[in-house]
Amino acid sequence: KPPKASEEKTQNETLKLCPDYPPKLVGPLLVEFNYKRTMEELRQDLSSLVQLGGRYKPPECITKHKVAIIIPFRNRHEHLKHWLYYLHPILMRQQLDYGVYVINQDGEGVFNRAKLLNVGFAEALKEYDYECFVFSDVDLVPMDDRNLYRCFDNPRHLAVAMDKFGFRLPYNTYFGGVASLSKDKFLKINGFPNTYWGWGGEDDDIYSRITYRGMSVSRPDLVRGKYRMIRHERDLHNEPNPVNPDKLHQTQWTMDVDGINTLKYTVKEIVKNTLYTFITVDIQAPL
Ligand code: BGN
Repeated sequence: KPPKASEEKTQNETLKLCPDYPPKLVGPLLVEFNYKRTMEELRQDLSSLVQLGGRYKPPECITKHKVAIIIPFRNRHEHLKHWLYYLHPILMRQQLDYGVYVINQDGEGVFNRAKLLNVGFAEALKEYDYECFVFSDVDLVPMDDRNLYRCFDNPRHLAVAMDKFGFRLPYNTYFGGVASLSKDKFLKINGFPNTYWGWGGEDDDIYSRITYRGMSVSRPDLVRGKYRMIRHERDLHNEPNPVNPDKLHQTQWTMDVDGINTLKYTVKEIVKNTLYTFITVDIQAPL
């Protein structure tokens, strides 16, 4: 039976701050992608817990972690289902006040991951007072829920031990896959570059921006930082771009004139799905 109004009120008044370290984490997780999931089953399991558009707030306590999860996207609905299936329960156990934003590049032009991430930052802020941003590829699922999807004093690289790299970093300055930055730190580096079209280099540019602004990168250890990547064919219209590696020598000078302060795009459509907000954007991609 529903609680009386008076009881409900006492409950609200006694809601305490969430503990700094989430108490319900379980540690290592079994992650596999063989099963073909349907959105319908996902909704059955999760829709009573998640608010429309993939929003959530822990009902048991008040959290200070307001986190927007930003996922750059095109034609990867199979991956997105796996991501939603695994990540929603993890993010809930981590007691985050979060929203999931899938930024879908409109059209068949060359893909631009970092520009889509900038768009996600801008669009999420229009909706809520997020203080932390987790930028995640759609095909990466953490294998340990102690890998916290929140912000730390320094920009944080989360995907440190991916299966495809033998569960370690491919190189020391690797910043790809999944990373978190507070709103302040993101603005301090003028966001991400908008000019890396096609595959490769944009994550290295972001790493350089961070060091040029005198910050260092924090990371989980190689146990908590394990990830499974969903195997896939190389995408169309996302070839390695031979001009990208050269651009990396210029970051120090270009970062002030290429970033969140020069971001231009057109929102085509915003759809509030049960488990995520789907934002289709025209980012003026070359064909
Ligand atoms: C690097 C890419 C990264 C990518 C990693 C892992 C470049 C720039 C020229 C060195 N960097 O080589 O973007 O995340 O591999 O695949 O291509």
